[in-house]
Amino acid sequence: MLVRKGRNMQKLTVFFILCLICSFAVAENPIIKHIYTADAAAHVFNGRVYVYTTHDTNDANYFDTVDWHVFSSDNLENWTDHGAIFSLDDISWANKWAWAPDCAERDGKYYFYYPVERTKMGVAVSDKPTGPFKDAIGKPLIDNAIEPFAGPEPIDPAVFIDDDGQAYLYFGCRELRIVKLKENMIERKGDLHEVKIIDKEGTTLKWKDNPEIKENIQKKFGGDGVFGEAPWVFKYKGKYYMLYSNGWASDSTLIYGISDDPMGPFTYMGKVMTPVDCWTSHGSIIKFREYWYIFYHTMELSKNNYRRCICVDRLVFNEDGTIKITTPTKQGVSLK
Ligand code: FUB
Repeated sequence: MLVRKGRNMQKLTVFFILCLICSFAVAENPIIKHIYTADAAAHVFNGRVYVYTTHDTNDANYFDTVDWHVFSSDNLENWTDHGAIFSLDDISWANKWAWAPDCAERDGKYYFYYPVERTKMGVAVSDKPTGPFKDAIGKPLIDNAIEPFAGPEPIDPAVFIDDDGQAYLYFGCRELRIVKLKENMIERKGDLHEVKIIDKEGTTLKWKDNPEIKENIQKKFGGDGVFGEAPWVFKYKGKYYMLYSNGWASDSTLIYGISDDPMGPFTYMGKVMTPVDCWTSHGSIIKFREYWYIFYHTMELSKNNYRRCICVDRLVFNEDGTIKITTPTKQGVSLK
């Protein structure tokens, strides 16, 4: 009898220890491990987080990507892969390089913006955030062969919808562009414009390669705050914040600027993250429930710059509205 009681006590203890471990369980970076993913564009749609990504292939030795995936979660720990929501096979006018996408919602429809071939961008539409998406216009929305002002590489679309309902499409590589979208989200409204990034003295920061400087990206490409790629715009306390990458080198990372106007100019404010072990920096920022989060990618799973993996960490603002520099964590975030 005594022996049985002892065993029951032991079982109960083990059970309580397991419960304790589970209640302390936290998410872990990278958040997606079964496939390679990059360029996380996170959104909260109907109270759930959706992350739209480039899908790096298993044997990639370049950004030779063919489709895009979306992942969703209601706790930032358990993620559902909704599969390939759109692919090059769904586009009649493009054959290669399915790069960093974004998605926006208007009146219950979801609009998926995507760059292809480093020269063009399109828009697809679905009734659900998880697709499947269909090419909405059967041709590019932006094409630098027709419109050289779109810049040398019109990639990395990012859509921001302001409180008054106006949608803005940002994009570019080394040169940042913007165009307003019509209410229908699939047509442009007005001309393309340059978005300027300025330093605190008001000087415009332009990309310029200085081949003599090998190491320091800030000096090599035109000074602190110069625009590389990966724009992402959000609003915080009435100001417009632009997250972007300052280029490609061991010291490159995600940085940001602030503006009073979504059209810019954005004043360069500093780093958002310390550099990660990856040649590209591309991320997004959202508010989910009471906290802010930054999504980004590393190459931790593969140690290969073309086989990346997305991560998430908390983002913290200082009292004055500046952003505290995030150091990427292994444990990620948990809502518990
Ligand atoms: O994923 C391909 C390209 O790498 C993206 O378009 C860039 O932002 C960089 O992350």
